[in-house]
Amino acid sequence: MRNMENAQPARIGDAAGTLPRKSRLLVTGGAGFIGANFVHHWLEMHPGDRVVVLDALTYAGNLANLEPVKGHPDLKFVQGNICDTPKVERLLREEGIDTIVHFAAESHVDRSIHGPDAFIETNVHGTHSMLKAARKVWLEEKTVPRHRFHHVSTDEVYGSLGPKDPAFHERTAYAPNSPYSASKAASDHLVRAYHHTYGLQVTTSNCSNNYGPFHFPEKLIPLMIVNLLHGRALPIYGDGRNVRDWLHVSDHCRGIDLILRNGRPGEVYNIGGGVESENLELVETLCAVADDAFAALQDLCSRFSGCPAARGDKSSSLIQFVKDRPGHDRRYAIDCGKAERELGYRAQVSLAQGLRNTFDWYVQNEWWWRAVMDGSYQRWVETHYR
Ligand code: NAD
Ligand code: TDX
Repeated sequence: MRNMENAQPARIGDAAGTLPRKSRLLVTGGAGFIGANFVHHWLEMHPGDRVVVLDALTYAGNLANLEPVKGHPDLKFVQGNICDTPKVERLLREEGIDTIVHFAAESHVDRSIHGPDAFIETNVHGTHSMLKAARKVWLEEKTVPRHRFHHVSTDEVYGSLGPKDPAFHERTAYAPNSPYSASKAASDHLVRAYHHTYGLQVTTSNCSNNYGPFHFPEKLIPLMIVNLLHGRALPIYGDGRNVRDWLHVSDHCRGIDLILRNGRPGEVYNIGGGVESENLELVETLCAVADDAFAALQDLCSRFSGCPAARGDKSSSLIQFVKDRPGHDRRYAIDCGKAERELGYRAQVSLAQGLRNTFDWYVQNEWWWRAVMDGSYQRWVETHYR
């Protein structure tokens, strides 16, 4: 499932790849969806590099996401909050970190509408805390000869597109519409300012909607898969015509890897999947994937007998239109021309293949999603979809 580079990777920040040293990464939010996929990717692609994960283990963070690399000699997990600046400073010093890959955030738009405070705290103050620690340890104490702070952001900072508008590019003006995207926009500006003012060696990526393994089932694709397997309603906001650009998480991880190795400090790179889909069309495709899988595998019919496909009916009969998300952005689309030209980035997983693989992953990893759907998850679903 993962797409790997064939070329021998250069060391971070050294395009020529001539430095003998290994990199030492601090990955914040490494127990979340994308962060964990990135940790799997990095340990596989860069043997000998050290990876320290800093994660507060909020409802979205889960050590089970790191199960595939559990016990890896180059991996260390530290539970902690990115807002705890002294702790981050200690980690940078003690672990000799030269690279921060900053994923940690509150990431769910709907939750930001119900309660924005946590988003300001983690996404704005938390990112500033990381920047302050990096500045102190890397720029003032000069603990390492070269460093990189990579900030993971989102296409949502650019706002919403009309049906015929060109895709977002790196110079599209910011126009965030939700408390989530506003908090991410604020963090992007802080990262930029720390480069221009203090000379911190930063890069930022703004990517589109990710999907794939270990995706928390509050987001559209995993929620639909889990509901479908249970034979529960598939809630589509509004008219279902909102458009998202879908990026398989393995392509995103490859994109960040390319930026870390060959991206220019101070630059922003957009990373997308190059496939736009209306939500309704996407969910109908997922339903067709499920129908085919149930028709081919008798075992699925007994394990998930609540799914209409287990009785030979269409899973799409579960689709239900519900109240729209307030301020719901109509369309996102990403122009990744800059990453393609400068870094050789290109998404490799087609949406059709990615959805099939993701459906299969959820079927094969029932233990994982059952474990994360605890009491707090049930309360969220009851409050939000009441
Ligand atoms: P996620 O919600 O699955 O994971 C976030 C992780 O951060 C969790 O492990 C959580 O425990 C941790 N965390 C939260 N607050 C923390 C704190 N104060 N201190 C330390 N750790 C904390 O998120 P994700 O979907 O993996 O997204 C990762 C990053 O990518 C985020 O910055 C998000 O804005 C960005 N992004 C996500 C998508 C997407 O489609 N999921 C798209 C574009 C950008
Ligand atoms: O039940 C639902 N029904 C529905 O129609 C849910 C949860 C979502 N939707 C719609 C809203 C969006 O148009 O599906 C689309 C995708 O929704 P989410 O999965 O919540 O993603 P989105 O709001 O687009 O944001 C995601 O991509 C950008 C991530 O959660 C963000 O962290 C990232 O920055």
